[in-house]
Amino acid sequence: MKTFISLFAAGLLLISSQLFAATLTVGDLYIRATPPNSKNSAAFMVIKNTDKKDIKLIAAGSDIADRVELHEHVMDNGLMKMRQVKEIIIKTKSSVKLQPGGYHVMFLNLKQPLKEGASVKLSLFFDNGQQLTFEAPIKKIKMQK
Ligand SMILES: [Cu+2]
Repeated sequence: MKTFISLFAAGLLLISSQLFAATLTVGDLYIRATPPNSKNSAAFMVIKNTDKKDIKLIAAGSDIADRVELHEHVMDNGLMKMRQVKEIIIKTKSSVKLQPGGYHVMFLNLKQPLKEGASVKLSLFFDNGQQLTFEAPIKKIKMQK
């Protein structure tokens, strides 16, 4: 009986992973190259949701830094500041842009400098159970003011 149940659960898992196979796509993914002595960086991308319901990005992971967080930029007393958010909502049939000055995946306390032309592994975790892993290219960008 136990075997039957676990086989059944495995079958369900297989079905559900096929169901959300193509609902999320990520494009224009890159990570900011770091100048010497910089301990922080960020990843930017466009996440598109073609599912019939909203999907939330709830976490990101990578080996390159001690901490990987989801951040946004906000105006605080006329100053641009960034703060951690617990999720980034990608509404149904739309896309969200993670870009300099807005949402981004933040890398805190990098273990080594990020050199332009290299790439690093980045995983994204969503509230529907989906996990996407990429080789994200490292690029130089100018910070926007
Ligand atoms: Cu940040």
